[in-house]
Amino acid sequence: MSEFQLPELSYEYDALEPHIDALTMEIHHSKHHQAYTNGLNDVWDEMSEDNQDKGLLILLSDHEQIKPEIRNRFNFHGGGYNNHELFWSSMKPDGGGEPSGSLKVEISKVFGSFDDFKKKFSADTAVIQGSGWGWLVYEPKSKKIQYKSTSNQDSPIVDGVVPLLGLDVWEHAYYLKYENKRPDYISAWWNVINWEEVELRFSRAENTAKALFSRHYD
Ligand code: MN3
Repeated sequence: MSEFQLPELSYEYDALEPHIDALTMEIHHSKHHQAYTNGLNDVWDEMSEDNQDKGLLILLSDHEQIKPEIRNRFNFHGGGYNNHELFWSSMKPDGGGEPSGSLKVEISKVFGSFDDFKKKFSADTAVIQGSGWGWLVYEPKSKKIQYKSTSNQDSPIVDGVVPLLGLDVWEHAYYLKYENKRPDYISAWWNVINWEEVELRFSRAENTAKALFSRHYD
């Protein structure tokens, strides 16, 4: 029995149409995310038992714990596994709109307004070179949210921040429908965001940060 399983989606592959097409969702989930899952299981088998007991997120938060010869593979597949898990659950059919409550207040405080946030997130994510992700994260030292981009499958957790909302801009995430038009894919994605889920992550962010990074502050 493998340690990690491909997480099931809480909606059908065609549920995010027309914004994200069914074939892209099917290939992205059943082939790409499956490949990160398999890669993570393979590298997990090479981990010490002590490391396995710490769990995926703690290991992502501090690569020094992992023996150097498997660090890169762990970073790629472990990051890919967790990033995609976050990605699927931060979307839903009939999503979109704006966040509410304290997250809305925080976004306005940091970015000016929700529209300003959306503009910055879209513009900065559109120009990520090559494959990567755009993120809204919680930064525990300043206790503030911020925008962040990451390359390849790097998890924001590696850099000591808590991911709240992430957008995959690897070509496999959009090329079938949007071809080279990454900005069109980004505009469409705002219509499927599950803000309730993002608000939940924000409400737990300080506790998540304590669980993942507390040893850095002791
Ligand atoms: Mn992907």
